[in-house]
Amino acid sequence: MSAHRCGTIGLVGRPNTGKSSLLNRLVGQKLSIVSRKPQTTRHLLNGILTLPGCQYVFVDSPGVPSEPKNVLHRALNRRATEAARDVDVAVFVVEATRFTAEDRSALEGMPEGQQIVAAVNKIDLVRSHADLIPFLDRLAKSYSFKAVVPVSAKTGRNIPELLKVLREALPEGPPAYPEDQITDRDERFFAAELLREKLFEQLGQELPYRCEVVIDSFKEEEGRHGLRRIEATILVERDSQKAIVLGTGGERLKRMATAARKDMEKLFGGKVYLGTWVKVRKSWTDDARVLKQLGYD
Ligand SMILES: Nc1nc2c(ncn2[C@@H]2O[C@H](COP(=O)(O)OP(=O)(O)OP(=O)(O)O)[C@@H](O)[C@H]2O)c(=O)[nH]1
Ligand SMILES: [Mg+2]
Repeated sequence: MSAHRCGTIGLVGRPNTGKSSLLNRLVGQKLSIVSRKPQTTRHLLNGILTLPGCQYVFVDSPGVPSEPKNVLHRALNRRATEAARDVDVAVFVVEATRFTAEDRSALEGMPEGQQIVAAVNKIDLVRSHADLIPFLDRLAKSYSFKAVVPVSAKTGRNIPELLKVLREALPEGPPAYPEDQITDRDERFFAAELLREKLFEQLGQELPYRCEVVIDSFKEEEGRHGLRRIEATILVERDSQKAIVLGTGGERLKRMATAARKDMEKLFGGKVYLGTWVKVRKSWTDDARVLKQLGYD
């Protein structure tokens, strides 16, 4: 029998290629928030998959914006660099048949000497093999990838092949986490993220990038079927943005909070009370001091 393997795998690439969707598919549970808008992910998040003989610790990372426009972008870029560098193997996620200048710059930013597997995602959108094969060939020639694996995070196509390739790239070693643990993050983290996901889903094109969610308090009550009482604040940069997040009579905020609460109840397996506020924190995306308080180093 071959030796047990365990290691970390960073999912990296330009925004919107499906890194978070892929992490969720690989782990078999929705941990990382996903949206149609680029730059959804802001935090490093571990998703752990334990199979017989191998424990995979996947690290989701923010998509790298090629031209950082504010202090937040620079902090996100640093996190993406970390996810590519401080891992045993990096998975460079690209969209099938689409290799842009942003993909190139993300690839060029990869640390030297790192083993990289290319995951060509969204193959469910490709109409014919005739379109996919030349793309795979060109990609394989453009860099010394350990492997190039076409996959679909949406349908699960070829996920076992990707796992097989990654297993071979991981070092030998015992499991780092108990076998039933699926993430390194706590419920407080997921509460903030699920609410942030609704902001990305339900607000216009620009506003989600001006919003951050802070959990002010998270209490699990005893004796009442484990009701979790969560108080959250949505930070925005201007009064006009606050008005939009609230909507007429607070209607929009209520809708987003309800959707977030339902997702939390599903993930936590119990009832949730969610209180939400909106506060203005001027230009927080460009204020190093505030960003530090929010946990962006
Ligand atoms: N059709 C299809 N859509 C996908 C697939 N994977 C992801 N998507 C969609 O692509 C969009 C972006 O997915 P995310 O997982 O948020 O992408 P990401 O790379 O994490 O994006 P950032 O966090 O912004 O860098 C979402 O609308 C997903 O539903 C796939 O395999 N097939
Ligand atoms: Mg993401």
